[in-house]
Amino acid sequence: MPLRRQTLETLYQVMVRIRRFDEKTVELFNAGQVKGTAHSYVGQEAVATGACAHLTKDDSVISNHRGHGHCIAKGARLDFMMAELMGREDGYCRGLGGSMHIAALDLNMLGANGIVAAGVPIGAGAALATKLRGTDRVVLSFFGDGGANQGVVHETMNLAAVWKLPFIFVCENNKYALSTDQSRTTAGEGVSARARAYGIPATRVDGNDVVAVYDAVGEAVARARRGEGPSCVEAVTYRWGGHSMRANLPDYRTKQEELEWMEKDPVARVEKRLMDLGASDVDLKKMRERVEGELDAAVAYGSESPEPTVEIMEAAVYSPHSRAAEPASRAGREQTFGEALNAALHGEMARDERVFLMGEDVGLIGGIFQVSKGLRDRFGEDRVRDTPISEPSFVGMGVGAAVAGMRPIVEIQIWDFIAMTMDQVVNQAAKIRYMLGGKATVPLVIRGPQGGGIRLAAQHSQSLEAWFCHVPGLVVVAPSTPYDAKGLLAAAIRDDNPVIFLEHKMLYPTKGEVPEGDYVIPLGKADIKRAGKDVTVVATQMMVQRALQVAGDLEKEGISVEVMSSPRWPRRIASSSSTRRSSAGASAPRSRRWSARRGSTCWTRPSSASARATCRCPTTTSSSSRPFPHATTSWPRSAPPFSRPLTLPSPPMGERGSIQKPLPSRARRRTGTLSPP
Ligand SMILES: Cc1ncc(C[n+]2csc(CCOP(=O)(O)OP(=O)(O)O)c2C)c(N)n1
Ligand SMILES: [Mg+2]
Repeated sequence: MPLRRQTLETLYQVMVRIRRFDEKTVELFNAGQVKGTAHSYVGQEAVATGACAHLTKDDSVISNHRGHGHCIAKGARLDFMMAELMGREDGYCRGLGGSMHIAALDLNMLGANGIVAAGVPIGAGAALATKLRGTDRVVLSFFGDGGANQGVVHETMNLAAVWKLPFIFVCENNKYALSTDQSRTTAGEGVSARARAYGIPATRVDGNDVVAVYDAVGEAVARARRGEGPSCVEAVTYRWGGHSMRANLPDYRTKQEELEWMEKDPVARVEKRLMDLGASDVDLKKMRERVEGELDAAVAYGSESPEPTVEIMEAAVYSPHSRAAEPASRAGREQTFGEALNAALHGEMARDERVFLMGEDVGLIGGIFQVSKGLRDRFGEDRVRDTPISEPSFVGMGVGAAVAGMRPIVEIQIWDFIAMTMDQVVNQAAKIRYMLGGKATVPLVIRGPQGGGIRLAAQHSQSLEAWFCHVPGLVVVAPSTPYDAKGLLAAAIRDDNPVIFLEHKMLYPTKGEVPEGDYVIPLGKADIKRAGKDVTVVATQMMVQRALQVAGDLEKEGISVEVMSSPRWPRRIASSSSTRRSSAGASAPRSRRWSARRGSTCWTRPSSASARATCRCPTTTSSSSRPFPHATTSWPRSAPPFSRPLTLPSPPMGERGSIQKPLPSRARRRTGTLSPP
């Protein structure tokens, strides 16, 4: 059915807003007022406009780097947008996201993205959230022809189809990924044919015709609302400008091609249609003038807004941990570490309907280490989801579901596989809150078994904590006892930050007392596992057991060792320590362990001619809540010698001991992390 004049006028108005906004953005960028870079949407206005016309405020949009048009079509205010592009505090993301990460969470515009196609699984996660809540809301994801070649797009198509998610893939095929013509990178018939291969209804339309886009996406949205699953619309269009405003690239398109596409101007086509329906020049002019007024006000608003402060930036990195108290008594039933984790999952899923679990084999068989045993029977398949082997997409879906208000737990079957997902963990989960100006929370737990000891070789045995300890925005938790496992997992699930929760494989069968019922252990607090006065050993996971064993042996030699476990990575270890000497124990590779990489917190020096070593972490004096306090801590240059050397225990089960041997001086220089006093 042809569109009524009123509807077309509304679409026209949106298209003019997009066009003029981006024309103005070019001017402001050239004048140095728009920060970073920006990717102009001029030429593609019909796609965002026709697609978003079917969405209500409660439906969500996820975007890519070329996101201004998507944001405007979702109803965003131009003044907040302009302030954001100018890097100002009154911008949608308080100036911390800029053009490439612009979001309007109040409108469920979940954000643009600087990583090509990364938004696609995140959007699908938001769609999963709407499905789990049982609403008829839908999520629409924009991505480019270049993005269509990313693996996560394929993975997400598969999973969205398997799970029948209310999700619409909108591929804006503007023929180029940066400088590269699609014909040189894309096999087969393109993205719509690929979607059909996954059983997803797909269509290719003229993306410069707003009515064609409107009709195609309208069908897709209706289908998603009916609960019939995802659809794909490929809109063929063309960007008029260069790839980005900052990129000053040599020509890669012919002038003739550019002119041919400008002849197909999507805005002019709507004007013609409106005139055919009786609109006059004056009517159109009035609509355009309204946009000009809005734009002038937006530029003034952005220019007057202050730059964000350091306090705004710091507060945007982490959500505050909620206050929690440990149980008065640690007494309880004897349970294994694995059973304690399982109890925490049961408890939290019963307590909060937003909590759900997904991962490979977590449902039917309860996970390969049985940590999720019994959950599917108790909470159903919707909340305990077996996934395909596609870690990047289901971790990304965890991110999206968390941003959309759920509290997902994602299991990585063996922690080494986390390497598959690093973009979603490091660039997405960890950064979203910051880049959205501290307005978003990402209450996501990514957990799984790590560590060696059972000869699973180098792809199934790594201790990778140090990777994540160096990423602002992530919380890293690594329990060492069943008591800690239950309380810390509950705390991680209730936390509003993305939490990396590491379970050492060797600990699963270890036993200890675990209190009945739900309890939490506050994150960020170290725990004294054994009192001592001569030296403190700080350890995590398996190494706590080892340290306790060694402390027992040293007691017989008259050395009193305090053993401290650091359930969350040690920001303020020393303030909890009662001795002034400490050693750190971790089972990660020497040059990559958190203890050696915390900004030169450790050094080694030989204390005798034998294979003995001491390792000392000077006391952290900072109790600041700055995100990276160690970066500003200064260490004493001279330290009193230890009265007695510590003897290295022989490392059992192929693991390294907790106390470092001195490195040969060349190696020491090479790592750059262990400096002699
Ligand atoms: C993972 C990743 N690879 C490369 C880039 C650099 N880059 C940014 S946009 C872009 C082209 C994307 O093309 P397409 O998806 O078609 O979107 P378009 O720019 O055409 O709108 C490239 C290569 C990036 N940001 N992220
Ligand atoms: Mg493209």
